[in-house]
Amino acid sequence: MEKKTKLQWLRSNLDGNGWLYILSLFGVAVYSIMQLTVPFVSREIVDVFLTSDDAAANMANRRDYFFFLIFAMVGLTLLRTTIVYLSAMGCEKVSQGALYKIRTYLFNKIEHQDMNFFNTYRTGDLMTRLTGDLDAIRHMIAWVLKSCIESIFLVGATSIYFFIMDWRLALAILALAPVMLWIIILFKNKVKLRHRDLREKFANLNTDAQENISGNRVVKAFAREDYEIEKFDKANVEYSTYSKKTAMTWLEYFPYVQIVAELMPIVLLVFGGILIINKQMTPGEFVAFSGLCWAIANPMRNMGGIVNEFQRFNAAAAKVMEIYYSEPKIVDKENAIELKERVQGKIEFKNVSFKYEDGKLPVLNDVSFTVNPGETVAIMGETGCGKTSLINLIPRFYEPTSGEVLIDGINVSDIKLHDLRCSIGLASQDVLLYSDSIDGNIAYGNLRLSLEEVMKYAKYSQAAEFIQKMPERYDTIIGERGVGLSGGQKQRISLARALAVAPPILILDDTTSAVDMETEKEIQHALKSLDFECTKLIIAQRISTTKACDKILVLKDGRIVEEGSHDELVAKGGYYCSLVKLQTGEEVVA
Ligand code: DUT
Ligand code: MG
Repeated sequence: MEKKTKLQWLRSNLDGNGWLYILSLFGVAVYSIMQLTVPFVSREIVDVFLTSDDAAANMANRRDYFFFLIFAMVGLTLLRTTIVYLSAMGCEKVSQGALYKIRTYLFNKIEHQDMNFFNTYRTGDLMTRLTGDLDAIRHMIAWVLKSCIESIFLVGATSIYFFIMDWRLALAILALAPVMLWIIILFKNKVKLRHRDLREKFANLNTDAQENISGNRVVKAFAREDYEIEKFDKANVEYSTYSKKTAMTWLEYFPYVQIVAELMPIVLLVFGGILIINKQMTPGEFVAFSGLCWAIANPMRNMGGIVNEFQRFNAAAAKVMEIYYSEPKIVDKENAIELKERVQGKIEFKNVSFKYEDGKLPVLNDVSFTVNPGETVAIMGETGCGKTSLINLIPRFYEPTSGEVLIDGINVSDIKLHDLRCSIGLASQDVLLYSDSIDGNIAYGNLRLSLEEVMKYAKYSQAAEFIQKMPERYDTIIGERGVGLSGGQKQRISLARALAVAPPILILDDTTSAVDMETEKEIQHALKSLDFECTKLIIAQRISTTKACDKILVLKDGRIVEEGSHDELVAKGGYYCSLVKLQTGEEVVA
């Protein structure tokens, strides 16, 4: 996608409301100019009906004109108020529409990112982009640009009006503008960096809070509440300090702006006075000048706030656009193969090597093996030897650095990601269940599942029994908002969820590690009598699980060091054999 500047990007996200926004900003320009009408009319009233030599005669003879001016003043004020209201509504509507559009797009973008993205970005930081940063963008549309137009048109129209009335006095007053502009530019450059830092501190604060809340169990287990409070306080103090620093930046420049603004009435008084004495200016014009001095001074004072918000937008938009334009590396190829029929379930690894993007050493080295359709293969090995990394290559969570992973003879990178992942039932090592009903959790991959079917899968995974004992059975809400579950219970629900898609390939990553031996045996038994064909890849540590498998692969430092059936590997007398002895108690550890 072509990368745009921040404002171009903002414009492209106005979501069909571009014309409404232009109209609203036009309204802003109109009501800014209209602010001059009241002083203009009052000048006319002063000149014609109060200070002119024949003021009394005018009042008697031109009464209609007098009332016209009064009604014009009221009418214009009402009209102006209506335009102010409609423009504000328009800007707000456009900003909310854009906010919705960008938020939806960003969420979609995040959802489709690959694993590397989630390894790179912290959750708290992503949350900041979806909330605080987006609000700064909304504020830009609803307020900053609007205020900018307001100031520009007010100053512009007033300047023209001043020049029309008296160019000498106008020039004297406007001579102060470049000085003001220079101060604002100095401020802009300084506050830019401050906003960038402030935004980082805010993301840190969010990350700290998010990690702490989701990891509260660990905090409690180690009684580290005070430590965590202190840690959070540090981030909080830092954010607060930077907030103050950013807010104070304007105060550093404000006195100078104020001095320049205060000089205006003095210039007006001195120059205006001289012009009146010399009869080169009418008192009415002087009233109009002094009545409108604010129309130059106020926008200049407000410029600080506008520039400040502009820079907040800049910092936020840079962060949002980074995600907006980020592309996942693992995507469908151009002519990706659709899996129209259920795959047979043959899995092949051909000389596969793999290294994490941020890792230095390879995790898998030249791994080759084949699992035939319907077979059950176990993967064993010490912790950290690369088992999870290996199975993560099958659904293409990561891409091998070299070599090929094939399903039914097709390279997984040639298959449509959606079809590939729908063919795989995965119960991952870190069980994550949603704050939803048990029914909803089990049917997550297949929402059309009837309750009877959900119950069938719960039976396979030996979860049915404990679910029946729950207060609302399959409707019981679990997770953060509901009842807690034991580690083994969570694993069994996760297994039921993997089975519930009736996948041709089932991958279980240490799924029964927290389940007692007896239940595990029953799960093994159930897995053999599933009512659908499937190839099973099971990562396990217990011999009781691996014993009945067709084949066992033993991994060590990312390489397959042993491969064969239980009996073959026992006969071989290697790592697997020593494990059997250790677990069956044949070899007593001293
Ligand atoms: N690793 C990374 N980045 C990751 C995940 C793992 O660098 O995102 C490293 C850690 C380890 C190696 O890869 O040194 C293999 O990790 P894996 O999770 O594949 O190991 P395992 O065999 O599944 O270990 P365990 O039995 O503890 O689950
Ligand atoms: Mg693992």
